[in-house]
Amino acid sequence: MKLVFATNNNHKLQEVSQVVGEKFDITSLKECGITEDIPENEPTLEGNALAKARYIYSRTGLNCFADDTGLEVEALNGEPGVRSARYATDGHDDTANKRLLLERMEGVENRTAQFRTAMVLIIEGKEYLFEGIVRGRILHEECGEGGFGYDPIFAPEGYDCSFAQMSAQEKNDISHRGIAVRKLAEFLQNAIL
Ligand code: ITT
Repeated sequence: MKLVFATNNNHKLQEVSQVVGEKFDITSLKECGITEDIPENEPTLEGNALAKARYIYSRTGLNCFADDTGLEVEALNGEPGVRSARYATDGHDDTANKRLLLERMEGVENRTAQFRTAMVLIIEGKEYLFEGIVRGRILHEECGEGGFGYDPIFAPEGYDCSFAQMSAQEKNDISHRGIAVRKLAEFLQNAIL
């Protein structure tokens, strides 16, 4: 089955392809000739994932899915959450975002946080929602070179290292996005195949 993944983030595309690339033919927006930014102005992760998937479905008419992900920090009342991409600036400035979060967490003892992914699938116009959560903690400094976004400052529960110190496979095995996309794949296999 062919599925368009409605993302402009190549890291996400790689992660998802690694998990379900053998089961489905994952097509990128680039391959569909779509280069513009997709609007993400909703107040929730679910709303943004739905908006991205609907945008691509109406542009292409192809079965597709989208994810919106946020890092939710307990001591910051769930921030940066849905504003994770634009936490420090209007753009996607990962370096500034990580710096601001570490600043806000200075002297804060409760480091508990979670990554949460809302993933929306549209098949023949029908919409389905899946969620993936990984709990963990915010580190005191950046560790590791791998991954992307906030990965260097997040350590999943039960691990001493950050997501950025793990292999892509190790991250996928336990991550928010890995969990959500495996649920999506299982749903499709049971429902259609
Ligand atoms: P698309 O909307 O095109 O899919 P994006 O990078 O804007 O790409 P999100 O809105 O879901 O994706 O991302 C929100 C922010 O969270 C952004 O700063 C990402 O770098 C970060 N992020 C998302 N998934 C992450 C992950 O698995 N690890 C670390 N940071 C992540």
